[in-house]
Amino acid sequence: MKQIRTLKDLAINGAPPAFDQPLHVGRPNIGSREAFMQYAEEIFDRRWLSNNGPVVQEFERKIAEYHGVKHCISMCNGTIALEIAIRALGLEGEVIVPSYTFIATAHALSWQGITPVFADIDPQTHTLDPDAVRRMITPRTTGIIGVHLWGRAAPVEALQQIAEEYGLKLMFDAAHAFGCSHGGKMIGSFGACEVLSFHATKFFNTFEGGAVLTNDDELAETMHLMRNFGFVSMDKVVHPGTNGKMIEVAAAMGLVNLDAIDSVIEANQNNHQVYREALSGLPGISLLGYDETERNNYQYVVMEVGAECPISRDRIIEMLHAENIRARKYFWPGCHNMQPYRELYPHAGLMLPNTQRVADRVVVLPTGTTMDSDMISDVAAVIRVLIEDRP
Ligand code: T4K
Repeated sequence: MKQIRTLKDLAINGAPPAFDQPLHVGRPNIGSREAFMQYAEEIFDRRWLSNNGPVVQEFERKIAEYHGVKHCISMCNGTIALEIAIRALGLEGEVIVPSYTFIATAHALSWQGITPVFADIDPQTHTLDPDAVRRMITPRTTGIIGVHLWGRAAPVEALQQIAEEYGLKLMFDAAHAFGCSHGGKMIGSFGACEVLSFHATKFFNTFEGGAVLTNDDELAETMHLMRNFGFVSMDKVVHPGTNGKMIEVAAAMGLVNLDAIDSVIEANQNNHQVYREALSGLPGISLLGYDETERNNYQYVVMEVGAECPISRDRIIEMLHAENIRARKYFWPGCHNMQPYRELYPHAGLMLPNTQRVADRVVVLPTGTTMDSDMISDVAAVIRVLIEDRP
């Protein structure tokens, strides 16, 4: 690792990059390989690879238990889980969502002919602003999808109140919130249901995968049918459906990673703290915090670049990339600025000033079990030199 003390040490000035190999946001955390191989052997021996096999059943039991909910309906990925939950809830017409989220939240609606209506966020929390949600309600609105962005809970109670007042369905995209709590209660049991993602880049992964968590027996039953073509028995289909099933080997990865989860959270929490200390005192630079009275997974290190910072967010990203630090601008430029929404609602930005402002400020930094304190100190050293020496 090169020493980074002044501007001449930076890759943009001809020095070699700080890291030989790229540092990624979303580098997968992987539990015991031996335990995984053991599961794989057993799966091969059984020749039962998919369709609600024993490993999937064990995985669902353990995930439901971990989150303190009655039902975990595992799926092949978080996006299909969202789509199935949306259909099972009977959403139609217009559904209110934040624009400041991963595009899957909006696409899961429009893919089913439902109009996502984008409401603004609170710039402090990055989650839906309940007053903005109220402003977007029309006679066609049937529901709200809150997103627990970065694993920080959406304003659950305020959204619940709005939903009750207007007779709307409420569900949550909890793709970032595995293992997080709100008001001391695990996320997973708020609203009608909550959707998890276990994508490779999530702090807890099943290669690809997702799940819906719910305490509603009827909803769970409908989703079980929907994820398996509506089959109720061998030759009997009673419901429209799709193929949303999780496979055995994915569930095995999940069980192995569940055993390692405490150590992953500990690593993330430590990384977060090292970043916080190493980046403190830089003008215009702040790290989004976590509520320490809750359970957090600390999976995202979200740095904000404010107006007082002498260099722009995009220039910082450019220079980090030159050092092989693959920081990301999640979730720039906001769903409303991506197709097809950009063309459908060219003036949506007028109602989304906080979304635009936050999306222009955020830099997500690499973390997870593949990062250690020294690497983080080096990432921070690059940022410090960039800002303090002002190229
Ligand atoms: N709702 C929300 C709020 C979400 O954030 C997501 C997914 C969903 C719903 C949908 O859930 P899924 O259907 O995906 O289960 C990534 C993920 O693909 C996506 O799952 C995730 N959110 C989103 C926040 O991040 P990209 O476009 O950034 O992926 P990509 O390929 O650029 O990977 C990110 C970084 O991770 C790269 O620097 C490379 C590194 N990486 C990636 C993979 C796949 C690895 O090091 N190893 C790997 O295996 O979307």
